[in-house]
Amino acid sequence: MKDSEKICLTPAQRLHFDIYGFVLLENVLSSDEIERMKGALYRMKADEDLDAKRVYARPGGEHHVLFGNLVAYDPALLAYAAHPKLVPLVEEVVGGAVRLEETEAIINSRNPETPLDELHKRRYNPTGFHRGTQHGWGTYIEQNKFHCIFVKTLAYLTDVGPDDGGTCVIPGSHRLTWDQREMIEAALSDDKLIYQVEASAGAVLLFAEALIHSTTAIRSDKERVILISGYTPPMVREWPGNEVSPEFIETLPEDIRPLISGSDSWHWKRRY
Ligand SMILES: O=C(O)CCC(=O)C(=O)O
Repeated sequence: MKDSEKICLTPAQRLHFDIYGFVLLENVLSSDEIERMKGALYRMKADEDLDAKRVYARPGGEHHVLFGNLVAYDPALLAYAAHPKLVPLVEEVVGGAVRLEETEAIINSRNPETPLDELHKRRYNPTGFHRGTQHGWGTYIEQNKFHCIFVKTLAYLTDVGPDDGGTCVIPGSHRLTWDQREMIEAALSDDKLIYQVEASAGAVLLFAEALIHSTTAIRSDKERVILISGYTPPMVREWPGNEVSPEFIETLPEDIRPLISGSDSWHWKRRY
């Protein structure tokens, strides 16, 4: 592929990612892809034999379920993890070739036990700020650009308006070595420090795992469906529980096998 044909972030998207730790990519998934991915996730929700398929499920009450280790469950979910419009962008911000580190999905709606007026007291209602790596050991600067060795793509499969539980983030936290708790407490004391994503179905949030982020409590009657893939350089291990079976890896086309298996391991060359 010629350099001019390479899929990459626009300068504006790259600057947004560097300054804030995330960028929202609009119109990535077609309506057909969205329907197939959502269809697979609703089938998963109704499936009573997920253990046999190595999928884990973590219910958080009637209104919230998180699924993980999804790629072998349905071709639409594998297609998301290996999406040709997204993997090159992830490689750009990681800095070289990547492997799939985890796949997760969340189907959630409003928690009926939380009174709506409680949720309207605050502008944003993050349910648990966290991050998966931190600035200093999980990030580096190369040729003046910010890179993170743990990056996620989070696809919105439903529209998320201001009351529909768009992800909350603390913009800029990806570059801070502050104690995480201190940063979260400070941000919660002044909601100008928090940003909540609003997006149309098919948009994808590309973010560094050094960025503090959270699921957000839903205030509307809409159900939200999201699909997430995490990536690292290939010598890093998958998140526990996200081990893809060797038998499934054998069935994969050669061009995506290293991405899903991490087989490239230490043959890593920084490319960006
Ligand atoms: O539910 C969300 O919007 C955020 C998901 C999340 O926190 C994560 O992927 O680590």
